[in-house]
Amino acid sequence: MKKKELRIGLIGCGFMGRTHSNGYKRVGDFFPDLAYKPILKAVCSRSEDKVIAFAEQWGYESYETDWKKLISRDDIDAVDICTPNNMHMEIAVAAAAAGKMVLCEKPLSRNLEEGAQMVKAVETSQVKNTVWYNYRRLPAVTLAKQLVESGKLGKIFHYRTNFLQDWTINENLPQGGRAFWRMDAEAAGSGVTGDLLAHCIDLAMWLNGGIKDVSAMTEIFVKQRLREETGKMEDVKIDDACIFHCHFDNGSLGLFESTRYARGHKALFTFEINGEKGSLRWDLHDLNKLEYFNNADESIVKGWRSIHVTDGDQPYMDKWWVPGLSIGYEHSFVHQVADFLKSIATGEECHPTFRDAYETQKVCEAVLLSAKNKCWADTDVDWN
Ligand code: SOE
Repeated sequence: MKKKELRIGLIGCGFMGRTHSNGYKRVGDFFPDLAYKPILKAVCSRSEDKVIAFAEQWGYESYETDWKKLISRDDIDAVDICTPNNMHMEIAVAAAAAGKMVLCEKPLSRNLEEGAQMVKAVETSQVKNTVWYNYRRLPAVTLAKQLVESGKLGKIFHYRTNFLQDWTINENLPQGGRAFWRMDAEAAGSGVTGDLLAHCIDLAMWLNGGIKDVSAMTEIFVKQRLREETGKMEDVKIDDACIFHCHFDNGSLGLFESTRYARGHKALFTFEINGEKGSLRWDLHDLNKLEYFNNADESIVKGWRSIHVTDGDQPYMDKWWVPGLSIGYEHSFVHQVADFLKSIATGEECHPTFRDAYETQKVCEAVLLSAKNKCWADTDVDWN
């Protein structure tokens, strides 16, 4: 069967530009049955040297240094946004208006107001859209979703999650700049809340449903940093750490923690769900493993069982190697590309859509509001 082409225009050549490009390149080899195949048509970055090198390394057919030009091209079907967060809204709105499909790196936006405009843009133009909350597509995490949905945990009481890093402990790191835009409120919108907790919130709502209200605290440990462009010290405005607890719509309680100041942790991402009949827990450090406790097990063998999610009848694993062999972080992006291509063929939505990611954005907004006002905040504020 001759495959249909999906011509990709990628904007942004950083870490995420690489993870997505790797996904586009590998998907055809491992998901041979897809009706569509991605074509790496063009990549865009303001720095010409950088974009030329990137295009050459990843096999893009052409390059642009102005994203508006990329969007205006007739030979691009889908625009993939891998820029810092402050560019997401403008690019997504323009791409949707030009009738392009839009894939956007997480978080959807810097704040709810921008997110609302993005949702409106893709829904008005009726263009296919998705947000790269990639961890949903790790096989062990997808299996957790299947187990929760099958009712194996029964009524859920607790959801516990954290995402811990330590890369900003150094007080000599600058305030913003190309490699450090995540530390600049103007570029990022927020600190760990949008960057890391957004992943925790996306998974939590996917696995356990909506979040009703939150009570949060944030901290900025290094109060001032040097802005290299001006040579001046400026107040740090992003949250270095954020902890919140919440009520889910299903009556369960949630506990969330994220920081870039947990010495020794580079990317510890975990969740645990406790239900009436059983519990699940997962840890990014051992990402193929899902731990499951089934209270119905015979008492003499009852205990946490460790499921090595590599078998052909477990999510995505029929596509890779043979049972027992692990896969990694980068495969979650390959899976997202595969699911996106599949959704074009079936006409179904590819979750998380912009609207799904907007729900995560609502929780982030409530978290930051709660921390600022030192009070509980409802998540039902709506700009849309
Ligand atoms: C931050 O260090 C970061 O790269 C996030 O931006 C990603 O979303 C996360 O997956 C890994 O950590």
